[in-house]
Amino acid sequence: MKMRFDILTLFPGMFSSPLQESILGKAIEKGLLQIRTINIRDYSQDKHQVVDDTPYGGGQGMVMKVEPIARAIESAKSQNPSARIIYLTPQGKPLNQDLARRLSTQLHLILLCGRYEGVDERVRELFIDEEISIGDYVLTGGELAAMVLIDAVSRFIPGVLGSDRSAEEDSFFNSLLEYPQYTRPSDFRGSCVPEVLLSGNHSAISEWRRKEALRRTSLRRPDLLTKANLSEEDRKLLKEIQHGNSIGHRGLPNTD
Ligand code: 4FV
Repeated sequence: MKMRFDILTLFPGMFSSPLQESILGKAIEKGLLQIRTINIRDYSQDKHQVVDDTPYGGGQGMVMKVEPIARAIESAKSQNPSARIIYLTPQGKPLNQDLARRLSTQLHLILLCGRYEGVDERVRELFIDEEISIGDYVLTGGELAAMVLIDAVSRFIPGVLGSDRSAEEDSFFNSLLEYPQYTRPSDFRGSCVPEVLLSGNHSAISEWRRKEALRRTSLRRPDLLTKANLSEEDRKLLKEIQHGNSIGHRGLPNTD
């Protein structure tokens, strides 16, 4: 299944290298992912190719004009009328793993990147299917948000992550934070890898990892615990954790 992203932007050059490197670059080579940038300025019929103007009612900054965006969207949609149009904006619904997974079921997404104070409201009324935010802060443009969305969504496309990997195992998988990870050397300046991970005892290892994921989540993101579907075993582990919370996974005082 190939997934296609059309990106409407005033700065197509921003997408050249980030999306060509590493996993996403390979996914494009493997034909699992197709990314096309569309320069909104090419759809301005103004002799100076103006794409923004002052806000009606006064106020600071500039607003992106509706006409060039309308023409750019209609051109992108002309090739696939069923494509969903997403506007990246701080006023959108928060992007999270569940939303990324849902978007990955779409074959074709058109991403609109705003600049300046944003787009004329009629763009939203007439064209936008979904508004998404990557976080409660203000960027200079929607381009970086579009890249974050493409990265998070593409990881769900079969074959994008190595053959043995699936995004279903990640952090936030059933909304817990990931457990601590270690690799060689087993002793770094006296800081040793937890014995259980060297034991080869897979059930003990998976219990340790489950407990550490629960510990880290309960300490750093207790809000996620309310959404997690915890088993009886999890609740037992959580009790142990909350009981001995002063003790970290190394038996050392918790720094989390
Ligand atoms: C943003 C975000 C974001 C707002 C004004 C672009 C900027 C400028 N997009 N999640 N946070 N966009 O800050 O998605 O037009």
